Amino acid sequence: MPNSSLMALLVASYGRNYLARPLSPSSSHPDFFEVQSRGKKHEVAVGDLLEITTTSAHQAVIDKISPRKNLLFRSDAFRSKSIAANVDQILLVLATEPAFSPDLLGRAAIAAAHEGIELRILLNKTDLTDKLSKARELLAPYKNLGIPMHEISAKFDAGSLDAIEPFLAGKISVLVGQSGMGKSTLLNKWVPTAAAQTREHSTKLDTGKHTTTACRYYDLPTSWGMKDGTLGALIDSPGFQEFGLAHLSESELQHAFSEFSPYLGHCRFHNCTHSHEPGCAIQEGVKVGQVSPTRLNLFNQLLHESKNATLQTQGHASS
Ligand SMILES: Nc1nc2c(ncn2[C@@H]2O[C@H](COP(=O)(O)OP(=O)(O)O)[C@@H](O)[C@H]2O)c(=O)[nH]1
Ligand SMILES: [Mg+2]
Ligand SMILES: [Zn+2]
Repeated sequence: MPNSSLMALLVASYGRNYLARPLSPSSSHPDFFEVQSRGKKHEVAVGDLLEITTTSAHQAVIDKISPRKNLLFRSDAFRSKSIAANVDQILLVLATEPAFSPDLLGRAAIAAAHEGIELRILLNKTDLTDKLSKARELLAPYKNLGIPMHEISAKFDAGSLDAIEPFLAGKISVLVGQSGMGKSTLLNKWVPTAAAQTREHSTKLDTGKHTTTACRYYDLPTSWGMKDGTLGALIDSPGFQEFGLAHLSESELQHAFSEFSPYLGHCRFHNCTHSHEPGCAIQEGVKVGQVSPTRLNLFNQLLHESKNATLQTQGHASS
């Protein structure tokens, strides 16, 4: 079979193993190609649109990654991990029990704001009512920021999911959250064929036992109909505990905290870090209740990590 070049969508990743699906199905191509990057240069992510060249009946190499609308990833001083590319929306799944990490919530919100991706928070397991008020308390600063939120019970109240469906149709949404929050339960409710698709991916990639560390792309059911010519999809990401944002610069961080914007440029010192300086406009915002202290603490923590990462790459390690 002669090698041919085609466009394909990256639909599954496990470590450095990738599966891509031809954009235009044709009888001369399989449903999926196992794709490899040439050398180590190409960091690809689920949702990437690729130009590939076939090397055998089921394998291909990546020639080019199409320019991305966005790339959701996390990083610390030493490495970065892609979560998904070209997404319209982040669905952050939190639960009443086990209690979610407020730090991870804060970081996901900053990642979304920085990449210009819509964020929607799903508070799951509201059937566990005794933990509900604590969860709502932790979410209050984000409600005040105007981030859309839904209280749901994926397992016990199918009706609680109805209000979310109109916000999924026609969009590429990525499920993000710690493990145990209910991401897989939600995926299986919305995409009843997800389990079957996962099995098919796993057979192709031969990663049966590593399914939890994989990222996967699932088309929404055709019965939901198209919006702007697209069906939309859900991307399932592995649960993670850490959400490093060390790649964001000081200025990028300041702008990702949208509630800081009225205060930026009004501090007494032009290089104010908004932590201890006199005449800090953002500290003033905290005093008058316009900025949540939790958010300012998060900013200071992220700034510290960002500066540390810069020092590390320059070879001046500090902690
Ligand atoms: N009480 C309760 N348990 C749930 C709900 N949704 C999911 N679970 C349970 O929470 C556990 C983790 O769910 P899973 O979907 O695997 O979470 P994931 O790790 O985020 O993919 C499972 O035992 C689910 O049955 C819910 O609405 N209420
Ligand atoms: Mg899961
Ligand atoms: Zn300041």
